[in-house]
Amino acid sequence: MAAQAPAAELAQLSVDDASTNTKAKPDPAAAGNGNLNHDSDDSDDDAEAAAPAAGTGAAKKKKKKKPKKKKKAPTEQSDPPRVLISQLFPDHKYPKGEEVEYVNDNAYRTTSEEKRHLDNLKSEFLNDYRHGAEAHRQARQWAHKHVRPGMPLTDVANGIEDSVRALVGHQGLEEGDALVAGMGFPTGLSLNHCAAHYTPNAGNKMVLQEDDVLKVDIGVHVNGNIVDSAFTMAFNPRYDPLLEAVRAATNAGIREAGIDARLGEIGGVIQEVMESYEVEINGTTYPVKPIRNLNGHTILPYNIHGTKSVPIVKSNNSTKMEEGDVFAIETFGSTGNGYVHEEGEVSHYAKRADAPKVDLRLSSAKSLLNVITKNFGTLPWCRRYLDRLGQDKYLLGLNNLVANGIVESYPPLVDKKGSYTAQFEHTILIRPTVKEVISRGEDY
Ligand code: HZT
Ligand code: MN
Ligand code: MN
Repeated sequence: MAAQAPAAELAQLSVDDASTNTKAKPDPAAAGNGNLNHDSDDSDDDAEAAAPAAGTGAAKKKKKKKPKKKKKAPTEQSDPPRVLISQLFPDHKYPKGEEVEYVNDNAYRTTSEEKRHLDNLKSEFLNDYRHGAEAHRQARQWAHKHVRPGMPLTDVANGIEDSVRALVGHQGLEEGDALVAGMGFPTGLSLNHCAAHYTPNAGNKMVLQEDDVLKVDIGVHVNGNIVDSAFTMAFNPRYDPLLEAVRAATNAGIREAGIDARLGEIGGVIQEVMESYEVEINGTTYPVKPIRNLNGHTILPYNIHGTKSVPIVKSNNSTKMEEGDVFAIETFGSTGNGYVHEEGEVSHYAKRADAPKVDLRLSSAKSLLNVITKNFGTLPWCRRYLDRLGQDKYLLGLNNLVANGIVESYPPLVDKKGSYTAQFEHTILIRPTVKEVISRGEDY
């Protein structure tokens, strides 16, 4: 952080006051007690600060007058994570992601008074983004610790989604609640040759296997500000070079990102890094190929895809990144064709932001559209989210909304059968002063 005038320091709002994330721990001085949420029946453990003063002994004996012991607010996270992020950070200033200074022609931005002022104007947006990112880190920490071969995919999905909703404090079961904060999109749990957009529908009996490669893609939103970040889990170390190729390619894309960076050139760097790896599986060596028809993308409020795409192979796209853009930088590597097609039962959907106003003839479509609009707006959702709202027999109505161009379906995206695909993804904010890798954690 560069030196600045004291007056300017005072003018800084929460933008500069947030603690920096890498350990993702709340300030221990903030609430001053150490009560675990999961181990406590709230029995009399430590000395009571609110004990009555000497001389009130008689009153103390009366149950009525005994000062009621207040339930202490937990200051550390439970396992599974159920303590509100807002409780863990009582000043409601959430930890920063990784801040990276701009270089070359944009190096001046970090200290520019004008650019710092623009940052301050957006401090509420920034704090919401950091809030969602901290929920993302804590939910995925549960996944790292508990997701193992033998676990049903449905349990993985519920474990992650129950965590996200508890952490941001919105269960999404009352009308409009899911629009305040919660899942930004369905949790992607795509296996092996499936690269993206798979999540279990009701009744799915799939169980995670020892040799599976699982992409975990989690979306968390706070007030429509969507954190989109994904990682890959494998339990057989033979996939390590595949995962490292994609992790390195995503980090290269993040490094290249910045104001005025050209999207097609970023793709070229991602491709070079990815293609410098190979992986041996069962005695065959595979080059790691970028999946050339998958892209990163901008993110808008309540809209997971904006107008810009970030290729993961070299392209002549000369569009530039700009101040204020939010990007999901995601790369996919494959031992297969490096090309995906749509295949399999659909789970992911979203109401189109530009949905036409159609006079629906089918009453089930009409009523389902009301449910979708009230609960998800234009945020993506999956069939399980309709199930948990108590909806049933909605498939005819749903398919009708898709046929009318009101709802868009996002089928699973798969490479060649028998191939393996990996993904890493971060959300980055192209702030006026610095780029912030909002979803960065100690894990990836
Ligand atoms: C669509 C539906 C969802 C956006 C990328 C993505 C997961 O492939 C422009 C570029 C969630 C996200 C999306 F439910 N897609 N990121 N994380 N999927 S995309 C896309 O449709 S649009 C990439
Ligand atoms: Mn994603
Ligand atoms: Mn994405």
